[in-house]
Amino acid sequence: MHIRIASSSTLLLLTLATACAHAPSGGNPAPATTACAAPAMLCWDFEEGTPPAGWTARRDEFSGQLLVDDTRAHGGRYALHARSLSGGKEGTQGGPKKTFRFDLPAHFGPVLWGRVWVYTTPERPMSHAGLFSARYPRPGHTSGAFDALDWYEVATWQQKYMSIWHPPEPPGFPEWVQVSSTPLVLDAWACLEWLFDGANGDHPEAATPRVWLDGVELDWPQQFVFSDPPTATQPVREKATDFTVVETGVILYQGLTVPTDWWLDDLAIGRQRLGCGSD
Ligand SMILES: [Ca+2]
Repeated sequence: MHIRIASSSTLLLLTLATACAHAPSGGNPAPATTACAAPAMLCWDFEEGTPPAGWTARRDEFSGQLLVDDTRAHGGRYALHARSLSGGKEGTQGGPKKTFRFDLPAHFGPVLWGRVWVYTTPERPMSHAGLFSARYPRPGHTSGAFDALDWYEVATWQQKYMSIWHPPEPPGFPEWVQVSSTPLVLDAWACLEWLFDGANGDHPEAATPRVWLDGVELDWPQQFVFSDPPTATQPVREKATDFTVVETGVILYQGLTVPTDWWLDDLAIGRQRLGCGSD
């Protein structure tokens, strides 16, 4: 499988692939799905020790920092660290948000698989904490400003994993919310994988997001439409032609009173499932 990409993006893609090549394998035989082993993948192990090439700061609200440092890593020495985020009140809109965005190569396609290792401490937040999202132009458009794009999200909420399909933000709703029964992993590394299938075959709408934790697919006993003011009408999940931008870091949509740290490492995205590697 190959992605048609502009020549200016090819160098970046190759550079990023090379940067991942020295990620430790843990000494075990590497499966065929090891990050960046396949073509048309982008992966980030943060071993440059600074925010990766092409990443730009997107959000910076309330207290804390988002940086690449060597305080904890899943592989190698460095990881992306959301340090001591806090601010706002639980149950009230507004909270610490620290993210980077990365513009995808042209013609990425409508299907985006992803994988990231996450470490969270010292407590599970109750508030909505977004970790990764990917956006695409609405039907009939080939590009668009960040705030005009439909998007998928992987997050936690009420201490459990969650995934969402959103219309453009703001306001980002009415949104289709799926909440798992699985508590977010605390004080240990966990591998999150996701599938954002904006094509969804012949179906009239984009697929709902799918998420795996350490290789096991999550189910969603809670599914509902969120909107403010509330509505019972489900959003139409508009289909994608090409994902164009991704965002990562940590976004608290409500307050966070306990200063909390997250580390993200060995982030990878592609058009095929990437797996969690041998680590
Ligand atoms: Ca690393």
